[in-house]
Parts: sequence; C-alpha cells; structure tokens
Amino acid sequence: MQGRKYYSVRMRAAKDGSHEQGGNHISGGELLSTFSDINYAVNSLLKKGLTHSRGRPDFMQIQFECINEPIKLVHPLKIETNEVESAEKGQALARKLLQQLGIPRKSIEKAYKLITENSGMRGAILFDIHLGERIDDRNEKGVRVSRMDWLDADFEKWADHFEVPRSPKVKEALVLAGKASNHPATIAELCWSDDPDYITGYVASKKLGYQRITKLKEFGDERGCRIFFVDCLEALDSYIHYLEKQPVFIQWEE
Ligand code: PML
Ligand code: MG
Repeated sequence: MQGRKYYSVRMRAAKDGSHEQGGNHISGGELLSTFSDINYAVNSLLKKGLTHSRGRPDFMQIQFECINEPIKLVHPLKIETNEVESAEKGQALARKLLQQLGIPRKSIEKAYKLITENSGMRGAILFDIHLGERIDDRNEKGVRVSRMDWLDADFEKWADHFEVPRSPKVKEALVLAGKASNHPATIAELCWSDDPDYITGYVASKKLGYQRITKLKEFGDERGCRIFFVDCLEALDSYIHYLEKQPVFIQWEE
C-alpha cells in the first residue's frame, strides 16, 4: 500500500436538480483507488448512486483526483452492537453514550434540536460541546468527510472476526467514523442513515469505539443525521482540513 500512488474518487447524486440548485440529496460515496482500478471504482460509485433506496437521481457528479500527500494508516475502532427494541430506546441510549463522553446534557439537547431542523444535509454538522453551538459555516451542505477507504480483503477479515455484517454500508460508516475519531478534536459522532430502508446508526468515539445501535428511527423515515461533537474552536480550519483532505486508510492487519 505504501509507496503506491492513490486517487480519491468521489460521487454525489441528487434528484430534482443538482445539490447547488436545491435538489434532494440521494447518495454520496468516497473511495481511494490506484490508477489501474479507477474504472472499477467509478463504476461501483455509479452503481451506488443509480440504485439507491432514496430514489432515482437526475444529477450525478463523479470525480477523481491524484493524492499527493502521504496516506495516514488508522486502526479500526473497536465495535459493539447494542440491540434495542425501539427507536425511542435507541435514541435514549445514544444520549446516554454522549453524556458518558463528557458532553454536557444541555449541549446534547441543543444538538438534537439542530438535527431536527437540518435532516436533509449531505455533509456533517460540527457542534462545539462547550459553546453548545454549531461552528461550521457550511449551511445546508455541511462538512463532507473525504479521502478515505479500507481495503476489502482486510475489512472482510475484520468483519468475520468480530461477527459484523460484511456490508458496504457498515464498512463505509466505520471508515468515516474511524477517520474522524482519530482526530483529537472529535469527542463523538452521532449518525443514522437518511436511507428509508436502514434504521441502524451509531455513536462513535475514540474512547467508547463504534457503538452500533440497531434502531434509531422508523423504517420509511428519510431523515438522517451526522453530527460531530467537537472541542476545537481555535483550530477549526485545520480540523475541517483534516476531515476533508487528509487521506486515510483504515487498516486492521499489518
Ligand atoms: C449511512 O447510511 O449513511 C450511515 C449508516 C450508519 C450505520 C451503519 C451500521 O450498520 O453500522
Ligand atoms: Mg444515505
């Protein structure tokens, strides 16, 4: 892996116009690819965007660019699955985990209010745990964590070992959560899917790992959430730069 040239390959798809025109976000995807695999990478992102449960896109952008910076290797987060009976119980557990991570209760409540008001975003909200306020200025776009991947063979070995589904959705979420929580300013990430057919979500952090919660919303609900609880006000620009630009491979086995 080291010493090879990699390309960041990205896709975003929307319906009723592009994202810039106010269209509805359908799907996004991030990969790192060698030059010889770009064809495969572009096709897999194309398929992802074209066959999405949120609907048929009428706008899609796929782009690739060469990565010139060294790629950071990050270990996967430890994983735990919390089976819950209802979305209500799942959300109560999510709040409890956020409190365990030292986030003030008042900030958690404010964050939930923000989530309810911004459920159609394609990127993430950055929320300062001390101020109890959103601190990015990306409006409805949010911050898109990018330039990251996990080689399938290594992910599949890891998934079999920890008895986790080998699903691309789980892999993508673990890649993103692993990259983000590797930065010291990330205290926690709270996420659930905007896909109507997917109700599992998670609270991720360096301290408690990737805490999967089997139910955080009802089937059919297209409102998703991705919010980072951060402690980084004075270094916001470099934090956003890390999330968007630092190339990362998740790697379990050497
Ligand atoms: C997403 O679809 O955007 C996020 C999925 C989060 C949960 C993945 C999992 O099952 O662990
Ligand atoms: Mg989605």
